[in-house]
Amino acid sequence: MIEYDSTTVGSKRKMLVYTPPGYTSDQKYPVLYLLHGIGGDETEWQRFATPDVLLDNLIADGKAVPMIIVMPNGRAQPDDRPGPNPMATAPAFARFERDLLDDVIPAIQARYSTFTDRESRALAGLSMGGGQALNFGLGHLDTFAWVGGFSSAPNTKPPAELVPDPAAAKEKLRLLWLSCGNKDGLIRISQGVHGYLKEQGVPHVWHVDGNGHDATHWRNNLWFFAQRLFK
Ligand code: FER
Repeated sequence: MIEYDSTTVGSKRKMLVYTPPGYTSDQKYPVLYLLHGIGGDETEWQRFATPDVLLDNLIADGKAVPMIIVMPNGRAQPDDRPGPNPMATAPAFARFERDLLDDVIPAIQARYSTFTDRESRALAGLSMGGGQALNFGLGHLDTFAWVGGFSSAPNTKPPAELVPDPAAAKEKLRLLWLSCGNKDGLIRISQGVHGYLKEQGVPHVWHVDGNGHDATHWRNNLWFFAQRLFK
């Protein structure tokens, strides 16, 4: 767990960082930024999916590229805890776009040995964080080449706003991953994005499984997604 100065929020904020086995400043690493849901914080991914265990094993098996995973707090406001009414904090999830681009990424690149090109940067998230990943990732194709939305929430922009220039998305994206459980009440959001991308001929992975809005879906999809990154 590290702290960084957020110029966006005007406070010190926390983020959890995974470094792969044997991490050394003699090498450079690609980075996956991984965003939590409406009731979560910088600890949620670790509690739901143990990304450290998943990645240690995938890397040991030669199935994933050694990478850094950054799990920030996606609620860009001075009190960034979910509180008694997490839905009331939704505007802070939109504000996080600036915190991610202006504060989180520079802090990570200053502190860790990372590649800094767009092809070495991925953005993914679950639910509210899935919406953020799609909004910010597809909105900043010069920053992110790998984008994943798992069980994306209604904060996801309407598809035509999300991908206004399908030709640019087609050219720049290395991977666009959309997933949802077929028992998830939010599946219409992902279906809407998938339908539009299909109509526009933008390649993407459309991964529907039998889960609901739950940690099994998120853990499984991180496991699949991580194996496709940076190669
Ligand atoms: C909503 C339903 C669910 C919504 C957000 C969510 C912003 C987020 C769920 C989650 O993050 O688990 O209407 O609106």
